[in-house]
Amino acid sequence: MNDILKLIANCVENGKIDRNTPYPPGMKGQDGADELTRLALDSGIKPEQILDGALVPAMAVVGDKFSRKEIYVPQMLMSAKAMNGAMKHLKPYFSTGETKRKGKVIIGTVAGDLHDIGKNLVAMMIEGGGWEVIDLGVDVSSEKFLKTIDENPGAFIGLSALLTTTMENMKKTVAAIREKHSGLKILVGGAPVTKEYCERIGADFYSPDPQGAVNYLKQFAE
Ligand code: B1M
Repeated sequence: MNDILKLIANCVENGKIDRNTPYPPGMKGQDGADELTRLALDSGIKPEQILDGALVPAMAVVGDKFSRKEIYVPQMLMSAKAMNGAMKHLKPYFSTGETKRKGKVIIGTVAGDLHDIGKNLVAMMIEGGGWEVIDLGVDVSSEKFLKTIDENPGAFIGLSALLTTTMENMKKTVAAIREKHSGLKILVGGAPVTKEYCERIGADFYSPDPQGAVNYLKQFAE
């Protein structure tokens, strides 16, 4: 791995957001994910390389450490903040779609679930693919999805879930949408979600990554 990518990954793993944040004490005064990502982009490293070569693998390391009880929720949160510090520099590259929008996509993390890093990435990439994205955020109830669908008839729906417990809420949301709007296309994703689960709950498409969602939507572009 390129040196600067290693440094960025190290910041995300250790929750070093930017130069001014005193956490972690051992990295006080050093550049964080924020400054290093800017530097990497300015030195010509592609946004996709930063995402796939540093940020995503670093979050996987964080998840593994959490599973092994080597770190706890506060550290995981600092890592998420460091990732966001980097993501703010990548967003403009991923979300510069064509001016004319291809249609609308309503996206959100399902009820009970506060994870938004993956969902934000998917939203950015879909926006970059030329779609208008209505991002409802995290912990989104079925009612909120239904209300937004009423306000945006014909929109595509994207649901994200990161917890095995909230996959059940994904199922409930798909059922609630199907009951009122049988023809809408529903995309699902998130680490514990699979193609089989997508089929079982009656959603239309499962993608393990943002690009898969963008590619699926292409066939419906107006
Ligand atoms: Co949480 N967390 N977390 N967490 N967290 C996981 C998910 C976990 C796997 C960690 C672990 O145990 N190894 C575990 C879930 C276990 C399970 O259910 N099987 C877990 C747990 C247990 C919890 C808490 C319950 C911990 C606690 O409180 N005891 C708690 C739950 C809070 C809640 O939601 N109610 C919790 C809290 C948190 C933080 C708030 C601290 C923080 C989230 C901050 C934030 O998102 N703003 C956090 C984090 C950071 C993680 C890990 C470390 C990283 C998640 C992440 O951002 N990954 C995670 C471990 C891991 O995933 N390795 C973990 C990077 C991101 C780019 O990937 O989100 O998978 P991902 O998205 C991908 C794809 O899945 C896909 O595209 C994205 C880009 O490639 N994708 C879609 C996602 N949505 C899609 C939608 C699509 C298509 C593709 O179409 C619509």
